[in-house]
Amino acid sequence: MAADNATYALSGKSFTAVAINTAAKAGEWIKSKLGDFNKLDLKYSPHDLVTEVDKGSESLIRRLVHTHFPHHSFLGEEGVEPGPAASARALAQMSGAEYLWIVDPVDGTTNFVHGFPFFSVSVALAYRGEVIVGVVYDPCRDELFVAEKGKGAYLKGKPMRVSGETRLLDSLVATGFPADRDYALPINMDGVRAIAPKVRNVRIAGSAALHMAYVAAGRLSGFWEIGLNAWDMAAGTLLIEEAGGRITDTAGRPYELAVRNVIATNGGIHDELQRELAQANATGF
Ligand code: 2AM
Ligand code: CA
Repeated sequence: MAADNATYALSGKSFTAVAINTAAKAGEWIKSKLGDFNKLDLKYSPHDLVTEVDKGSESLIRRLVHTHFPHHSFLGEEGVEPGPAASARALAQMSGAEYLWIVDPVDGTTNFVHGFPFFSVSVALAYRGEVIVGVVYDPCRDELFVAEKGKGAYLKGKPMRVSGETRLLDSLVATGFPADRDYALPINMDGVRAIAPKVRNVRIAGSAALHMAYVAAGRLSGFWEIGLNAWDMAAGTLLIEEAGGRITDTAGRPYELAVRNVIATNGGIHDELQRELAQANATGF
C-alpha cells in the first residue's frame, strides 16, 4: 500500500542509522572488556558460554533500540532460554510482530572468552518477518557491514559484492560447530568430511554472523552450518542477498527466520554445495 511504502521510505534511513549506532556502541564496549570480565556461566552445555559481557551488550542494544522505537518488538539471544526448543518458541511468539529487532549481542562468545579476535555484534530489523536492515560489526578490525533491503550492502562506504567462484574446487568455504554436541556436531562433522576434500579449503572461525558478512564481502565463497538460531543469521542473510549471493536452508528451500540449517553462498557454488551436503547426509534434515 502507498501509505505503508511512504512510512517505510521515511523511516528506512533512521532504522539503519539506529542499527549502525547500536552495533557500533555495543562492539566498542565489548572490545573494552576483552580479557577483563570475571563471570562465566555455562548455558546449554559446557561448550556454550555466556558472560556478563553478552548480557551487558544485549541490554545496551535493547535500551538504545527502545529509546528510538519503544513499540518495536525485540528478540535477543540472552532473553531466550538455551536450546533449540526455546528458540523456536520465542520466534513463534514474535511471529505477529510488525517490526522485530533480532540481536546477537556477541556472536562468537567462545572466541571472546579466549581472546581470539573473531567475534561480532549482529543487529537485524525484520518487517513482518522479512529482514529489511542488517548490520554486523567486528570491533577487533573496526569493520561495519551494513545492508538495507533493496539498497545494497556496504563496507566502509563501498558496495560489497560476493565472490565469483562457480566450482567448489576453487572455493574457500566456512562452517561452524555450535555448542550442541549431541545433535548438531556429528552432522557438521559429516559435512566437513564431505566438503573439505572438494574445496580449496575450509575455515571454522567461530562466528556465524561474521562468516556470513565475509561471504557478502567476497572473502569467503560460501558458508553452511547446522543448528543455528535466528539471531546468528538474520543480519548476515540480508548482507549476502544485497551483495548478490544466495541463502537457503540445507535442503535448498528459501530462507526464512525459523531456518536453523543454512547454506549461504556467492550463488555460483550454491547448488553444488547443497548437493554434496545432501549426498553426505549432512543437511540436518
Ligand atoms: P554464539 O557465540 O553467539 O553462541 C559457531 O559455530 C556459531 O554457533 C556461533 O555463531 C555461535 O554463536 C553459534 N552457537 C553457539 N552455541 C550455539 C547453540 N547452542 N545453538 C546455536 N548456535 C550456537
Ligand atoms: Ca551470542
